[in-house]
Amino acid sequence: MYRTEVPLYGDLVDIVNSVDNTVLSSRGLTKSDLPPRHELERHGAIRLGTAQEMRLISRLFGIMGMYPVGYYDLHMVGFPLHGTAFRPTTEGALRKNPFRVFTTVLRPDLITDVSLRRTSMEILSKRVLFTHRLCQLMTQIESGSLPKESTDEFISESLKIFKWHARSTVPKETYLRLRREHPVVADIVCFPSAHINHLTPRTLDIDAVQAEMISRGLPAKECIEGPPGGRKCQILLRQTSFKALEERVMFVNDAHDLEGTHTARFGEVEQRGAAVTRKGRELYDKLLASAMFQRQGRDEDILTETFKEYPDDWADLRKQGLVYFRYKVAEGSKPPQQEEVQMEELIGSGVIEYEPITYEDFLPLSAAGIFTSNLGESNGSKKSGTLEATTNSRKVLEDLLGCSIPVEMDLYQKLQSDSLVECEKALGVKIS
Ligand code: OOG
Ligand code: NI
Repeated sequence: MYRTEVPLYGDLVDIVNSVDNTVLSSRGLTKSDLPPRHELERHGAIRLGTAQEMRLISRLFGIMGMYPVGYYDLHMVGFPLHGTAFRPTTEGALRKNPFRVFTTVLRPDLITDVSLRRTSMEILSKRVLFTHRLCQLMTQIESGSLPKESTDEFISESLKIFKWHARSTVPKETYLRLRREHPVVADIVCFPSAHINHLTPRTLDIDAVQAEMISRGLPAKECIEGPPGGRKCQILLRQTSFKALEERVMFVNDAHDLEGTHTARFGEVEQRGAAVTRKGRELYDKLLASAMFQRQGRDEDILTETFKEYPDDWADLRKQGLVYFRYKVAEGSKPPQQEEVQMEELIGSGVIEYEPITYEDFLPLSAAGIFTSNLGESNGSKKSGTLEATTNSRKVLEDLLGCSIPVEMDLYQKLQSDSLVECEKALGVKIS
């Protein structure tokens, strides 16, 4: 559906495939060397308007095995939104369904103009994102009784939520007033669906994709978000995008509809690296803030220079507790004789091997960069300093979802400790 709606998305996927093929052949590898999920992997993003829409989407994604992970306070970076990422949470589930949706919801309390706030809520209260039929089907599925022949209908009813409509539900004048308040408010409030605003494939080499986008004349964003390029050990997430399309939209009007344009949908691509620990994240945030401060923005040279302080060797990253790893017993290795063995000893003697755990989540500052490059400069209060989310707004979103939102690091921590328990079992020793 999205490829039909945004043909440039198809071009981007083609670029990613050709870049990835080149990377593979340069390493003497083939597609079969990649994890099977690599080519399927996507993340999408939607922006919702009300608490009720957020609750319903949480149920819908839950049915598909996707649960909220991580809290993203976009207010900290100038947008009247907060959100979470719905995604599968276990390795097995991610293997089957490597898909996630960055989902934000409007915070009306952050719309400064009181009358616009009221207008927004009024418009949104009339919107029906979830058809009556879809709600019936969801209730049936949750009680475990969806007949097989209804699954297609479930999918087609669900797709209606995400589809693009080129006809706004409001008069042009209302749209323009909301856009002046904040472009993202207009994007959320003025349309009948929660249109997917981008769908992001994963690549092996984002610098090559960026170069190829530019050489094909795609309107690429100026810089890649995330850690600098040129590192041996990829960490977290690097992302770039092409700018939003200026799309023709019709606005309702008494006599006859009025024409206008709207920019919201864009293309994004990402390269994923290792999940970092809290300590690793603090170092990342600190270095990024320092590089941005020196340059009042992003500059690749300053970024690269600043990030020299971030170790670029897996052994160092592990010893310093900066990255999460999955441990496993090396093939053919013999269990040690003692009952308790030190981890370092087992690694030193090659009994235990380790590999970095992939980061499956997002970065609020990168998200802000992506938002800004597509919606125009944020006009909210841009706060500098750390991006620690305020506990209060997190609690607001959790109450709204009716569940607590796990902190992404806790999930990686668990993967790491589970892998250690597996090693202990396999070797029949206690690892200290
Ligand atoms: C979401 C932007 C955030 C990412 O990859 O960080 C995002 C949006 O534009 O609604 O998708
Ligand atoms: Ni994205």
